[in-house]
Amino acid sequence: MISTQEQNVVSQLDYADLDLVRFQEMLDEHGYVYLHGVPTGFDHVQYLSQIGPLMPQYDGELIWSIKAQERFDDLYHSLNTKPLMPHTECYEFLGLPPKYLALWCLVPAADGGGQTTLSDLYRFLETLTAEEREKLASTKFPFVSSAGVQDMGLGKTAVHPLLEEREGRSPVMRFSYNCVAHRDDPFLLNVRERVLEFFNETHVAADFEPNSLLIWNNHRMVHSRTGYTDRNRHLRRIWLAED
Ligand SMILES: O=C(O)CCC(=O)C(=O)O
Ligand SMILES: [Fe+2]
Repeated sequence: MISTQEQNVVSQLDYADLDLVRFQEMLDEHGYVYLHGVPTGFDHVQYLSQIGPLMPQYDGELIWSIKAQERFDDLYHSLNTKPLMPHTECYEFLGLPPKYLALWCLVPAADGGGQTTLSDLYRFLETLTAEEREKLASTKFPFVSSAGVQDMGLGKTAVHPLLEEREGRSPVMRFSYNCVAHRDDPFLLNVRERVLEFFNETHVAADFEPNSLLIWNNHRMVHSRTGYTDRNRHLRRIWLAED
């Protein structure tokens, strides 16, 4: 099993050094922070609510539990043990996706799998020509919820460009390798494969320990998960809206 020290998680902080200003600076600089050495009893929700207001999850609750359920084994879903493909969260929401997504660990996978992986799409944008970037911002695609979320009766759909440029604010990236329509469109096909290649070359992998916390800017970072076998793996998730 890869230990946290051997990982390429550059932006990590030990709980002993936790300071809200530093935490936010690291989040702004790298797009994510991994906090380890977190004691039992730490109130993740209370701490994170200092970064932004909580946004309801698909089911209306503020906290979502990520634990594999056998009934989802054959669907594309975060609630099984299979790997996920790179995506941003809530690409299929009509409005603005949550600015931040935070996960914390109750029980890590004992098999070395179940790592959450992240890559910086703002850096991906730097690899595009001005024409490609303009096309990314002006070409819209229909996004749909994953098959698993649809199966729960909580599916949504929305049409967006992959890149939303904003006056005076950082851009919003929406991406899903799987859950976007017109996947045979040559432009989309090309972008999807280039994002995947970029992801494979640049991603960082967070290996959870009990109570550890991973937060990232969901307008900027694309995330995925490696597969695992240990069905005891249990994480919790919250979304924070842009202030
Ligand atoms: O299980 C994970 O590590 C992440 C699942 C996921 O994509 C999410 O919670 O948004
Ligand atoms: Fe996700």
